[in-house]
Amino acid sequence: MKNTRSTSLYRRMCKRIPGGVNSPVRAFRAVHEPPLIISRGKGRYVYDIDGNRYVDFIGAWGPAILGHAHPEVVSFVQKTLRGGFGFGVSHPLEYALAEIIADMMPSMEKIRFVNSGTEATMSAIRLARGYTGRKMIVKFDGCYHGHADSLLVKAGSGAATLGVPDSAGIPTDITRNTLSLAFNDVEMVTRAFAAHGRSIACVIVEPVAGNMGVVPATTSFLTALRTVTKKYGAVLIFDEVMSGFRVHPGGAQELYGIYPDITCLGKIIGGGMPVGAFGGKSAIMDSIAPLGPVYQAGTLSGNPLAMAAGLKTLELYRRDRIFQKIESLGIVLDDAVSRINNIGYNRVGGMFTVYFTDRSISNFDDVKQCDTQSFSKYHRELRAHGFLFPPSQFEAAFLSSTHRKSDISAVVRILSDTL
Ligand code: HOZ
Repeated sequence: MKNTRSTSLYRRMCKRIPGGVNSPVRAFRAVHEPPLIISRGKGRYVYDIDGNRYVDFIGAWGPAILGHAHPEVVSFVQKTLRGGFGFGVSHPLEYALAEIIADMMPSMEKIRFVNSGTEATMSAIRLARGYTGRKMIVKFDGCYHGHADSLLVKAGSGAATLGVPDSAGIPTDITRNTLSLAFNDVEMVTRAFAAHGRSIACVIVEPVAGNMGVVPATTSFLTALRTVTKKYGAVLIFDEVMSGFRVHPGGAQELYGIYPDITCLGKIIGGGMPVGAFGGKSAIMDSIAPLGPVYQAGTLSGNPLAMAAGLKTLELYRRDRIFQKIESLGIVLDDAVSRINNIGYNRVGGMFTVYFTDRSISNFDDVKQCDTQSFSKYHRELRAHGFLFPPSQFEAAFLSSTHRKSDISAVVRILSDTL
C-alpha cells in the first residue's frame, strides 16, 4: 500500500493544524498507524490521495448510510446550490426536512436545526435547564454527547480513546452540576434521583451507545429512566445522533417503544453535511426564543445545502427500504461472528463493534478492559487488506446499503486470522 503523498502532506498539515487533524480520532494514534487523507468517496469505497481504495466502514461516522456520493443526493444538492448557499433567512427546505423527521420520529413535535450534534446536545441541555429552572444534569459513563463543557465528564469516543475523558480547560465549577452514572445501572439512577431528584433538570443518554463502541441500553434501564424523569419532573433527552435511523427507521425510541421528551440528531439528517437538530414536545420546545426565554440561535442553521442533502437522503432511505437492506447484512455479520470464539460483539441495526474480550459488554467498565493492542493489530490487518474501520476500540463501525456480503465475510476472515 503506497503512502508517500499522504505522509508528506500530513507532515505539512502538522505544521499548520494541531496534530495535523481537525478532529483527534483522524490522527489514527490509538492504532499506531499513519493517518489517512481521503480525496473522494463513491458508494462503499473511499480513495486516499495515494490512490489506495478502501471499503469504508467509517461511513463519515454514520451519515453515509446510502454509501458515498449517491447520484440522486448529489444532483439535488447541485440543483439547490445553484440558487445560493445560504441566506441567514428561512428557506422552504427547512420545513420539508422538519416534516419528514417528525413523520419518522413523531415524538419530535417541534424541531430546531443547528449545525452539529454538539450544538444539538448543548442547546437541549440549556433548554431543559431553562424549562425546569433546575441546574443538575445526569449523563452516563462512556456516552459522548459532543464536546460542550458540561458534557465532557467520563466521556467516550475520542476523549476515551486519547485517555482524556474529563478534558483539561473545563473548570470544576461547570461540571459540578453534571452527574455521570454507570450505563445500564438502574440502581444507581434510582439512588441519584432519591438524593437530588428535585434539582435534576434532565437525563441525557445515548439509548444505543455508540461512543464506547456499540453498547445497547437494556429495556429495563430505559424504562427506569423514563419512569424516574416523569416522577421527578425532569426532561428525558435521547441523544440519537448515532442511533437515529441507524438502529430502526424511527430511531432507538421506536425500537424500544420508549419515547423521550427531547431528541438530538446530527450528521445523518444532513446526509453528511454539517447539521444537527433537537426537538420534542411542543410544550418544552416553545420555551426557546423567539417564543420563550431560552436563547439559542445560528446564522448557518437550516442552511439550504445541508437541508437538501438531508432531505434527499431520508427520502431515498424510505423509498429504497435502506434499513431493511442494512439489517439483512447485519444478520449475515452476526452469523459469521458467532462462529468465532472468545470475542465480544454488539450490533444494533447498522452499528456494530467487535470487542477484544471474552466477556459480554454492557457498560464503560467492560469496554475499558478490552485488549486494545489486539484491536490495533486487527485494524492494521483490515487496512492492509483494503478495509477502513474506525481507528479505536471506543468507536462504532457502520454498515451502508452498498456493502456486500463478500465484504462481511472478508472482515470476519481477517478477524479470525488476527486472533
Ligand atoms: N464518535 C465520534 C462521533 N460521534 C467520532 C467522530 C469524531 O470525533 O470526529
